[in-house]
Amino acid sequence: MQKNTVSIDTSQSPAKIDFSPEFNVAVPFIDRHLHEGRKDKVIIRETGGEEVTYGQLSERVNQSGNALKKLGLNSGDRLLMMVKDSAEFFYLFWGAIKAGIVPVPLNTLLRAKDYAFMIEDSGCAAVVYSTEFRNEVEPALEMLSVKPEIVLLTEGESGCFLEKMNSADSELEAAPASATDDCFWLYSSGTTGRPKGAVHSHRDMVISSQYYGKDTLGVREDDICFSAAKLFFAYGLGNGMTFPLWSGASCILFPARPTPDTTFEVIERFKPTIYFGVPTLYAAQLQSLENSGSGNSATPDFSSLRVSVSAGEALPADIFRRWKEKTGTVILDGIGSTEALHIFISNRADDIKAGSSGRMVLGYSAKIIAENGKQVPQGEEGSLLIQGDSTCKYYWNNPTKTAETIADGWLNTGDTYHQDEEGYFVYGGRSDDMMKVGGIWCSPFEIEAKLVEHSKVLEAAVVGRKDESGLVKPEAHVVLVDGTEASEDTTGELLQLCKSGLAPYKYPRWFQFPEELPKTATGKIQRFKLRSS
Ligand code: 3UK
Repeated sequence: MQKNTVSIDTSQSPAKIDFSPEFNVAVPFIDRHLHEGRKDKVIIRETGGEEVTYGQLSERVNQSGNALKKLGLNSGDRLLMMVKDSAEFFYLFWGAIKAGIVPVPLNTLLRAKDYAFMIEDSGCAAVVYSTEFRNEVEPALEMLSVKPEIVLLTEGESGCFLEKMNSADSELEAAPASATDDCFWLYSSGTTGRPKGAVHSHRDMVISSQYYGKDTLGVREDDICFSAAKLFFAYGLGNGMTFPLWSGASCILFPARPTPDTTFEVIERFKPTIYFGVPTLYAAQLQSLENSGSGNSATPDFSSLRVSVSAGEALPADIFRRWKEKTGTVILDGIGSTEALHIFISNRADDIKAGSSGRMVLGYSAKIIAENGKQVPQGEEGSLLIQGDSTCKYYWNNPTKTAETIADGWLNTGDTYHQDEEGYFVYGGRSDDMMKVGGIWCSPFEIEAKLVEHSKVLEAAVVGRKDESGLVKPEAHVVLVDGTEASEDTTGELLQLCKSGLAPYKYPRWFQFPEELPKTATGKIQRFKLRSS
C-alpha cells in the first residue's frame, strides 16, 4: 500500500478500513482531493465572504506547516489554538498535523484562568489566538511563571501567523506517522472543573467521518454543511470540517455567536443542505419561528436543508416534532463525546425514534452494565460503555482519570442509558453531577466555588433544573450567612459575580435561598434531593 493512504471496503458492513503502515492523516484529508479532481471546488465559504478552494487549502496547509516548523516547533510539540471558526482554523490545525505537530483547539468561550490551566497542563510550545479572544488569553499568559516559547495572533497585526504563512514555502512533505500515533487533542471538562486533554490518533477522524459522517448520516460530495456548534467542539470539528473534507463536500464557517436570527440568516444566504445544531438552540429557534408566525416577519426559507442533526444533550421529542412541522426536516439526534470524537449512537433518516438517541453507529459497539459490571437485561438502566476505533488513547497527564474512563478497550461514557423494547438507546442522565447546558459541560462544583467567594454566602449547591423546553440549566441553592436577606439585590450581586468569573453559559438561571442544604452523615451535599425534575 502506498504511504499515507487508507482503503475502505464498503462491500462489508461495517465498512472495512485499512491504513497504510506509514499514515499521516493530513494527506487523505487535504491532498487527496487534488488527485480526485477537486482542485477548483470551493471547500470553505466564510460568512464574511471569503472562499477557499481545495487547491488553495492544500497550499495554505503546506505554508502553515512550514511556518510552524520555522517558528521552531518540533514533532510532538503541542500548539494550543484559541481560534474562531475561519479558514485559518483549518490552516493551523492541518498544517500542524502535516508537520507532525499536535494541534489542540480550545473552547473560545472560556476565561483566563481556564486557559492558564490548559497552557500549563499541556506543556505546549505555542499558543495561537484570534484577536477576538485576547482579553482572556493575554491575562492567562500573564498568570504563568513559565510562558510558552511562541505566542502569536492568528491575524490582524504585524508578526501574526498569517503573515508568517504568506512568506512560507507551499510544498511540504508529510511528517512520518502511523494510524495510532498521537495526532491532536481536545480538552473535555471534568467534574472538578479541571479539563482533561483527550489524546486522539491519526486514524480517529477517518473512523468517525466514515462510520458516522458517510455511512450513517450520508454526507456526500454535493453537501453544504453548516454547524452552529463551533469547530473547537468535537461535535463541530466533525460537522464543519472533517465530514465535508472526507466526503469532498463544502462547509460554511460562521465565526459569531449562533442565535435564531443569525443562524436563519446564514441558512437563507448560504443554503446549507445539512444543519447541525444543539437542543438549546433548536428550542430558541422554534420559539422565534413560532412567535413570528403571528407577527410580520416571514418564515425563513429552509428549502435547501435535507436533514438536521442534534447532539450535545438529549433532544426532547417535542422539539423534534415542532422542528419538522416548521422546517419540513427531521432532526437526527445522536450521542457523541469528546473521548469518542463524534457520534456513536444515532437516529438515521430511515430509522428515527424521537426522544431516543437511536441505534448503534455501525463500526461501534456498546454495552450497558450494572454496578456489578454485568450487562443489564434489555429495558433496564445501567452505565453505557462503548468501543470503537476513534476513541482517545488516554488523557494527557492524568493516569487516574484514564484508568477510570478507559479499561479493557471500553470507554465509560459516564451516562446512564437503557435500550427499549425495540432496541433504541434511551438517555437516562449522567452518572456524575455534571450538567450539559446548551450542549456544553458545566460543573456544579465550579459554579459553587464561584458563589462561595461572595461574603454573604455560607455555602452553595448547584443542580440542573429543566426549563420550559425540557432542557437543563443550572439552579443555585444558596445558604446565606446569618443576617443576610434573600433579596433581589443579593440575587443580583451573586449573578454579577458568576457572570464576571465564569464562562457565559455557566451562570445560574434560578436562585433558591434555603436555611440549610441536605447532607449525608459524612457531610456530603445530597444534590439529588435538590433536583426538582
Ligand atoms: C452528553 C448527550 C444525550 C452525554 C459530542 C457529538 O457532546 C459531545 O461531547 P462532549 O464531550 O459530551 C459528551 C456527553 O454529552 N450527550 C451528548 N450528546 C447527547 N446526551 N443525548 C445526546 N444526543 O452525557 C455524553 O457523554 O461535550 C456530541 C459529537 C461529538 C461530541 N463530542
